[in-house]
Amino acid sequence: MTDRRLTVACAQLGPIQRAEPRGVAVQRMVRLLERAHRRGVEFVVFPELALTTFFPRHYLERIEDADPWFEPAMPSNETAPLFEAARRYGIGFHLGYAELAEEADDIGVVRRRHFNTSILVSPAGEILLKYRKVHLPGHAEFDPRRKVQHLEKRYFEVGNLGFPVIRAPMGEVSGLNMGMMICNDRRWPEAWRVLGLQSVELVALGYNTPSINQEAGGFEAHHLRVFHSHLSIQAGCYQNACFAAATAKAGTEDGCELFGHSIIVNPQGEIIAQAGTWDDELITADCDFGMCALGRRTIFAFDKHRRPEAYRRITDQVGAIDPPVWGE
Ligand code: CDT
Repeated sequence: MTDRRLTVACAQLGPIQRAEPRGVAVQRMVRLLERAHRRGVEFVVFPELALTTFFPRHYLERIEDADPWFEPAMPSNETAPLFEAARRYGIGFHLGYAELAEEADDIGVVRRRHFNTSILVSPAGEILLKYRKVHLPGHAEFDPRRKVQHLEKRYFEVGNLGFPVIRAPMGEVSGLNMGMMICNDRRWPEAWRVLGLQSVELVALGYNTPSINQEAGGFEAHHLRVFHSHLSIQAGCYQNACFAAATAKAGTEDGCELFGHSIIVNPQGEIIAQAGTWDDELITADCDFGMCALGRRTIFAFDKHRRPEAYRRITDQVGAIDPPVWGE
């Protein structure tokens, strides 16, 4: 059996303030890549929207005024140092950013389109795979009841690339099955299973999660925010026999708290590395992808045990319906 081990890192970022230029964030990320190199890391996961503040908290009446937060090209002059550092150190990476694309929509009209996007980049600096966030949380219009807005539905379109997986060399591993999720996606088991059905072995996942859930009306206590994040990722890894590297942007950004607690999780659902700060921090783990085989051969041998004919509601129905009432 060939060795399928890879040293993986989450490069958690501390806050990026609204006034901070991209170049500052990129330099911080280059420093994390240098540290990763010194620790023998072969693949680094940066967070969701890693180049700017988490701007969906800010309401702008004219949506086009948000364009300076978006990247019309990747790489660009400003992001090129990341790709150069990756090449210099022979490290692959994952990056989340706001994407401005000029492309045809569903009815064939070419227009400017905005997505919450992530990419996987090879150690040679080539883009291996792109993903656009599917589960956009929050709202599209200013909500006067909220102290802090969450306007992802205003600034982004729903991702149109599905949940793709690519097999590519990474570090010493000659072929690794890699996929991505972005933040809120991790709470949806359907997303994990679509990746699992493509034999994903490593899920790269970036997030910006506020410490307080303003929609919960007290239901989701402060301490449960991290628990629910970890619960979702650990369950997703266990049920799909894969690893995940889940990386936060953390700390107090524009006066709003984002929790950190970045983690690397193995196919047993165990946390094998965890961040302890709300700052720029590198956590690492040696991932043996041979571990993915056990779950896939036994409890989660999808080809033997799945019953898609019983799951039709998952794709036929969106919202929940009431069940029949007994006796009526
Ligand atoms: N960025 C992101 O998707 N954050 C959400 C917060 C939801 S609260 C409206 C998350 O699921 O972590």
